[in-house]
Amino acid sequence: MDIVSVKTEPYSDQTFGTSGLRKKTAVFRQKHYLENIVQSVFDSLNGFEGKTLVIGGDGRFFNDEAVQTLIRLAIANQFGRIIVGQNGLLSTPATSHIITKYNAFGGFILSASHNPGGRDGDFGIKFDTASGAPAPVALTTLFSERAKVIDRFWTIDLPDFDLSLLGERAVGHSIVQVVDPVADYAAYMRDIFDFPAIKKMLAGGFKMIFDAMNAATGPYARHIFEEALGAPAGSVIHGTPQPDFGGLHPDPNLIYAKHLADMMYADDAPDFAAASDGDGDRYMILGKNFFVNPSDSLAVLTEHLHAIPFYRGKINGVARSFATSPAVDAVAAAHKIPVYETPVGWKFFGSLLDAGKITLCGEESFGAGSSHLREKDGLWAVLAWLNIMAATQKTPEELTRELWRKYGRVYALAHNYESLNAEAANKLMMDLNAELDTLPGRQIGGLTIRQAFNFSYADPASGETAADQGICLVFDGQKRAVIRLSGTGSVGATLRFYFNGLSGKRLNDTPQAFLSDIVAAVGTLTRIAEQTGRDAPTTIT
Ligand code: VG1
Ligand code: CO
Repeated sequence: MDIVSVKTEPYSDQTFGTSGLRKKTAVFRQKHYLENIVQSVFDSLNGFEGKTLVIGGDGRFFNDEAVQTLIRLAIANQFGRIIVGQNGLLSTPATSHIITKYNAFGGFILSASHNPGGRDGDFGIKFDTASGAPAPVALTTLFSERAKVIDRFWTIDLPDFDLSLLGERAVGHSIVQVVDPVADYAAYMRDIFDFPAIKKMLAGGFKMIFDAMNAATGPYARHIFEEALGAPAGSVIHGTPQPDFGGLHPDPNLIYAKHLADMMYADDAPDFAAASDGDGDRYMILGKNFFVNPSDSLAVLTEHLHAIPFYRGKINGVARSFATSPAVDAVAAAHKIPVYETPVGWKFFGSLLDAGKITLCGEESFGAGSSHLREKDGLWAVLAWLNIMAATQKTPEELTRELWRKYGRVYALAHNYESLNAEAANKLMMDLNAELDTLPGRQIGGLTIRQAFNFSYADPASGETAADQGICLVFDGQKRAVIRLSGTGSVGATLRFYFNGLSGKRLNDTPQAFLSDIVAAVGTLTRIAEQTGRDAPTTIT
């Protein structure tokens, strides 16, 4: 086996965003595009020779080819062991778990997460460090900087590896080990949750449905829900990962998983439904005729986490992104644990978890996770709900309404304007930033702005800082808006407007009705329609 050094030219657009490098698949398929970024990651890191690297992906189009490329570069760069999921598949949380379980140096996840896949869809790559957490900003900045000047990468001259067979194969000084993607993760879930209690609930006629959206979690969900917990065959739908996700947009929300919501709002709805995204780190929870908003879900999980054996007596604190509604704050106060408010993106939770400051964390974008691993974890969140339901004998609606009665209801909505002209989106943010100082005290459509600031963060554990994360507008009457540019899109710019408001009394409004005044006020203030040429958001979640 020969190690070869290949000359290459840098690309100017290899910048890591909220969650890795994400582009159109066609961009990733350009000559040496993937090699450049992978070698840039290696060039930015030290001391991995002889160590273990984990590689997996969510099975989207180009996954097969990309995994082979990564294995070749890892061998040429002197990794001692390369652990790959069978057929190149690993969900994001399973990758994170395998990294820590096998003391790996780190791992790559090939995924554009909840973005559509296929030849004309999106592709992406993320790097997790030895703790199993997404690489922090300090590292991703190095990766992007290196990619701007890279002029060679190392690879080997060998044909494709057969990734269908489990087991090890020696290649030069390295070992390529193909592992069952599901086994370790499923065993870990058994350690965390009260499987007998969930099993008993399912055996007692409780009906659930899990929609894997033809993406990464299918094999995990079949194993956990149908085989280990005894849910009837067919409880997992869209359970086979497909390169184009069978035409589904693997983003578990009421828009892209409308088929699931329709089932749950029908007369013969099962008791519980859940879904996950492309790489298995997002989740959605539905009860009969009931949708659980992810910010409320984090609050319910915090309220009842002690019902789950793994966490009993060990709940230190909770974190949420600043775009996530503060529903969890009142729960945390009642439980006498701190709440940390972070920028958007999972990479900010890692150091808080490592420092033992928090046990639980979540985002409004259908993400939740805990101290059990350092990525967000969709199936974990679903199992947490099942465990809590089994322990309390309550439905998702009962658990959520109980929370609202006790702490008040925080209505939450996100308006997403996708694929905007990047200049127009940047201008909107710049105009607003320029105006910030003049906003407190200003009245718009009957609402008064109390505070206006650009969110910046100093990590209480690592000291790392992050400025310019988005604009926060706090209105009188416990209403709040956050406006920020997305860092996961692949075309133009995406603006996200998050709205939330607390009511102790009005528990039965729709978020649209309760928040209509602040939506209108922010629309007027930002002149969104005029500035972007759009009269409505692309999606409302
Ligand atoms: C979005 C969400 C954010 C999430 C990120 C990755 O980022 O808002 O909460 O962490 O996606 O999720 P942005 O920058 O587009 O708003 V996923 O499932 O990629 O791993
Ligand atoms: Co994801």
